[in-house]
Amino acid sequence: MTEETAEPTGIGNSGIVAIVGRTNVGKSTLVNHLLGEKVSIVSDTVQTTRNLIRAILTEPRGQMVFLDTPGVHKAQGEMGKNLNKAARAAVQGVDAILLVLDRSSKPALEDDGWLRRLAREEGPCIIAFNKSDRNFNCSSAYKELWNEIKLEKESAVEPVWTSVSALNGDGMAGLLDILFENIPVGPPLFPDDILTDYPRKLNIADVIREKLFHRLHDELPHAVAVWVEEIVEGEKKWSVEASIYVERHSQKGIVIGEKGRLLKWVREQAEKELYEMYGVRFKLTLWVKVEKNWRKNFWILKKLGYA
Ligand SMILES: Nc1nc2c(ncn2[C@@H]2O[C@H](COP(=O)(O)OP(=O)(O)OP(=O)(O)O)[C@@H](O)[C@H]2O)c(=O)[nH]1
Ligand SMILES: [Mg+2]
Repeated sequence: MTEETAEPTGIGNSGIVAIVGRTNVGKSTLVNHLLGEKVSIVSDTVQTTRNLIRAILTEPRGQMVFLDTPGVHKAQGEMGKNLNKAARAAVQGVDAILLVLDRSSKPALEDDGWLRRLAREEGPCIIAFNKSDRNFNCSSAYKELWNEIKLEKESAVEPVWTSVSALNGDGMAGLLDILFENIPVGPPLFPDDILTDYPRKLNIADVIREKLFHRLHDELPHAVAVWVEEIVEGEKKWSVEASIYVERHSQKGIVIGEKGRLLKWVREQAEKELYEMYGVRFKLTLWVKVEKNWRKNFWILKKLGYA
């Protein structure tokens, strides 16, 4: 290396990595594991992540800005379509794309769609087979699909393939090495002590929504949204008022539960987790409100950041 091309000292690799893939493959679990902190909520419900979440990892070798995106899922109405659109748009202008596949389940239409998108990508592409802790392994089916797509599209893209378990951490250090190798040299984009720039109000709402999702089944989660109305930061305790939107009266009853038990559980679990996250006690007041067809209401979707 000549003197002219030598990199200035103190500057490592720095870049933005979009984490994309079908819903439920484990993108948010993977981001949380890479950061060692929970920045993005996780559940086994489809499209758990509803906003783009930036998670920032700063190490001596550089800084990586991960974009956790909503998982692509066959569109269910306005909200679902918006989330798919946001996820697809997130790959524009990033330094590298990390496509997450669930190795333990067969390729689905949404995986096919992402592999096709990767086939015309110009920047670095990394493909991580997640859930390697499970016995069922469909990785050869995904590779066959990729080879077909590559041939059909006459693509020159050569992704880096790797296997991980975001749940138990297997392969995650190797994945991080691959990612750092694939982002450019440059100064960090964020101060080194910031983990996310996701607004506190949205994060608190997400934590409440995650607890709700853990108790609600099937279709109901899609009909639920949480909006934090107010945060009062007291010295010893933060008081938060939040509204839980549902679409119908019958759903209100389900969310509250028999004798208010479900809502109480959600409040207590969320208060506990928020205490762990922020190091301060929380007092949550939750209101369940019926907002007919909120998923079709542009203004509500906009307020929630889903439009
Ligand atoms: N066994 C196993 N389960 C995992 C792993 N990673 C994630 N999961 C589980 O998969 C489910 C979905 O995880 P999420 O991280 O919410 O998935 P996501 O891709 O962010 O989903 P969306 O936000 O809906 O797109 C959760 O129940 C996780 O606990 C893994 O490596 N192994
Ligand atoms: Mg997610």
